[in-house]
Amino acid sequence: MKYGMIATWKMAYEGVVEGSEKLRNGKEVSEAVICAIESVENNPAYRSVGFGGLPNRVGEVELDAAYMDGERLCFGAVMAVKNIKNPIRVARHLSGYQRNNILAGGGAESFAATHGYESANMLTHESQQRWEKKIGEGYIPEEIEAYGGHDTVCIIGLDDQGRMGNGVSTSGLFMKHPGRVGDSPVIGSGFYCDSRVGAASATGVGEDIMKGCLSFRIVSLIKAGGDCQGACEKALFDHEADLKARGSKPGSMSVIAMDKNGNFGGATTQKEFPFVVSREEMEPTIFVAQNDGKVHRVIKATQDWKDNYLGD
Ligand code: SD4
Repeated sequence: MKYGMIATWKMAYEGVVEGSEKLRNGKEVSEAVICAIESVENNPAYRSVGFGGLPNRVGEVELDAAYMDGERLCFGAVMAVKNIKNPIRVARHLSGYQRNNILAGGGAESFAATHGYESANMLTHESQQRWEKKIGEGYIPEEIEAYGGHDTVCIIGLDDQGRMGNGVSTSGLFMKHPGRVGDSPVIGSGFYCDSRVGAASATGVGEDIMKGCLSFRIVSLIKAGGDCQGACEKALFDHEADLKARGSKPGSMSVIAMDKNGNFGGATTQKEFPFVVSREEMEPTIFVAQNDGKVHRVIKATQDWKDNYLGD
């Protein structure tokens, strides 16, 4: 059995390197996925996840995270939590229970404190400055978008025993209303994972992703015999077309998928969406889904692309 990992955005690269190393050494998938996500959560240079994440409109970093175990279809999630250093760990903990799998706000924070999870002020000087600048410029609450497209780390892993796991972590949309929850910790929308089929995850404007339950939809297409790339494109573009046909103007949405054999795919409605893939026979590699409104394609990131990419 081969192992594999796929993750949203270039910012996941170092995490995928660390997580893949664990998979290569025969570690269980959840350990590899959690390690990879934590690497992004702990890095304040990545503006939209964990420490140094994007503040809500009152200047607080409020986080969402989830973990799904594709063997047992168990999942756990925390929503709108503050001051938890690694929300992904708490989400994974909750995935071990039969009930109380999703905890929000103060309930999640007291669960984390009771179980010894480290607390931290997640607002850095830089994230506060970004917030002050935005307050100064003004913004339209109903038109907040994904921050340069890249707000959420989603990581899918496949270990050498065929077990799959899927984790997500985000500070959500910049300037969101306090308490607002996006697609990321919502099962079927931000993530879905079934070791017998495959897994998918989404990033972008959560309100639009949730309307199409995109992750479950992709896994269902794979289950029905679709390949990962085709399933990502069909689910995403059918949903986008459906929203447009109903007169709405969907925000950016991007998706990734990996099946139980390590085949993968990615798709986006925005101009560019980088994602990272590693497999037994392939070192962690950055791919870019590109969409010019007419043609959608996936390329391997060139050195030139990497040198010029300004996002996380
Ligand atoms: C949310 N889906 O909170 C997240 C944000 C995101 O790229 O992924 N932006 O809606």
